[in-house]
Formats: sequence, C-alpha cells, structure tokens
Amino acid sequence: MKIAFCCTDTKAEPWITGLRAALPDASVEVWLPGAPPADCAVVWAPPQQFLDEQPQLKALFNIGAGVDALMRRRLPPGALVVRLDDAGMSVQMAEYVCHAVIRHFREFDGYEADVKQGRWSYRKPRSRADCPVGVMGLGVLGERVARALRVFEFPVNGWSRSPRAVEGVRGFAGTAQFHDFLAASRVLVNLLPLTPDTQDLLNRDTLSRLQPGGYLINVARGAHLVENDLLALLDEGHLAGATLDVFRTEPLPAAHPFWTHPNITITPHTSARTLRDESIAQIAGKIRALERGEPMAGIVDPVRGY
Ligand code: NDP
Ligand code: OXD
Repeated sequence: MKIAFCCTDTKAEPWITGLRAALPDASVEVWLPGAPPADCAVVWAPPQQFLDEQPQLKALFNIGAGVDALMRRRLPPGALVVRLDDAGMSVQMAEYVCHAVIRHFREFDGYEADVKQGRWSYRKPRSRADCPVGVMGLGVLGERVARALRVFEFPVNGWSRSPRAVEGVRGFAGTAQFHDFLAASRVLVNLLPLTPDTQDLLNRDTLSRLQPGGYLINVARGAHLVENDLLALLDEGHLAGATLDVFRTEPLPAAHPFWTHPNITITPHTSARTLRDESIAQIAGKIRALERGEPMAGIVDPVRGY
C-alpha cells in the first residue's frame, strides 16, 4: 500500500513517523509535485494539483471532521472521502461548549469585570428553565455536546436533517421544524457541517427567531454565519452575545470588529483540535479495513456533502 501525505498547514514529519509506525508494511511519503501514484492519501485542504495528478487514488483520509475544504475540490473519480469520526474531538467540543454556555448563563464575565474593579456585588440568579440551549447538528460532536449540556440540567433542543433520538433532548428535524427549533432556544450552538444547504444559515432571519437575549456559539465553520447580521442583532439588543471559534477568514484579520466587540468572545479555531496520535490510530485502522475490503465508519456521502 502506497500512502501519500498532503496536508496544508500541518507539520508533516510527526505524521509520517506515526503513520509508518502504525502501518509498517505500507510506504508513506510526503507528496511532492510529480510523485509516483499512491493508493490512498492522508489529506487536509490539499491543492487541486495533487488531486489532478493522482486520479487513481482509492481513498482520501481527511485529518479533520469537517470535509468542506475537500468537497470544494475536483476529486479523483471514485475515490472515497473518509473523515475523522471523533478521534478525541467530541470531549474537547463538549468542554468548550459547556464552558461557553455556563460562562454566559452564570455571568462570569460580569463577575470578573466587577472583581477587577474591586467590587463585591451579586447578580440575580437566572433560571435554567429560561436558558434552553439549541444544538444544530446531532452528529458525532453535536450529540456529545447535547448530552454534556444535559448533565448541567439545561433544557436542550437538538436539530438534525433526519430525526435523531437523544435521551433528554427535544428533537427537531429538517427544514419543516427549523423555525420551531429556533423559537424554542435562547442559546444556539452550531455544530453543522458546511454544505451548500447550511452555508449562511446563521443570518438575520434565523438568529432573530431565537428567544430575546439570545446567545450564539459557533464552533462549526465561519461560512455558516453572516457576520454583519450578527453585529447588527447585537447592536439592536436582540442577541446578548456570542462565542465564536471559527470565522469566514482565518486567521481573523487584524481590523475585524469581532476582535474588540465587548459582547463577543473569540478563540482561534481551537474548540476541538485534531489529536495526532488518536487520528493516526483511527486512520491506520481504516486503511487496514480498506485493504481487507471491510466496512468503515466516516465515509462521506458525496451528495449530502458530509
Ligand atoms: P457529523 O457528520 O457527525 O454530524 C453532522 C450533523 O449535522 C448530523 O446530525 C446531520 O444530520 C446534521 N446536518 C447536516 N446537514 C444538515 C441540514 N441541512 N439540516 C439539518 N441538519 C443537518 O459531523 P460532526 O459532528 O463530526 O462535525 C460537525 C462539524 O463540526 C464538522 O463538519 C466541522 O465543520 C465542525 N468541526 C469544528 C471543529 C473546530 O475545532 N471548530 C473541530 C471539528 C469539527 P443527520 O444526523 O440527519 O445526518
Ligand atoms: C475539523 C476542524 O473539521 O478541526 O476537524 O475544524
């Protein structure tokens, strides 16, 4: 088995070492233009030239959960696209989202500001019943997040394409139930894949449907959010704030208003990092399954785009 490694913005050497250790019978090489044909590839946002030069590839193993960057490319005909499923990301996502929801709900930013000014003051406790959290996307990450939020006894709504039953979570599915889902939620967590159906889905119309004083947590992709619509709804007071991990342009440009907005907290696309060892183990297992002709999890449906 010949494996090509072609990952933009990723230090190749530790991946190559890890993949060679996990697959001792395989040849694993960093792709360079003009390299000989490989059987499969480990990729992250590879250049089009790589895909055009390797039309024989049987499978592309993406070193992230989101395949949007890959699905925008012209892919080798018949190649499977396989994403990471979990590989240590869901627990990180649950930590991140619970932290953001709790910080907002308990007004910890306000307490921190008070304390910095030497002020010992209390805020009125809020009722959890008034803080229903809507999770968009109940897949590998969204389901884990929804379950984690239930541990803190928040009312949780979940929205997916097809109906999903998650214990303790009120389920909504498809476009027919989208507006009801939004109207039932005050905090909105986005964990959808980026596809033609979900691009720009967080916009003035949809965010206005959240309960007043709404709060947005976007941990999926920047292109889900119409950024100026968020700013307008914050200025108008319909939304109380947002925690954003992903942006239309990354790194976030220096002059972008999100950097300094008092009600926006930003992090640099770090809510659930790809963990190299877990990912190598998962990809190696899938490559062995491919060699044996066995089924594997995480195959992307090219029509759905995720
Ligand atoms: P999954 O594919 O496991 O889950 C996707 C979920 O979204 C499913 O429940 C699916 O519905 C639902 N969905 C997809 N399209 C629609 C639609 N049009 N309408 C309603 N629901 C829809 O993905 P993961 O949970 O593994 O990952 C989600 C995303 O998180 C990734 O695509 C990536 O963009 C992002 N991510 C961000 C990271 C970060 O660090 N910020 C790290 C890792 C991932 P159904 O169940 O019916 O199929
Ligand atoms: C991913 C990401 O999709 O890191 O895995 O954003």
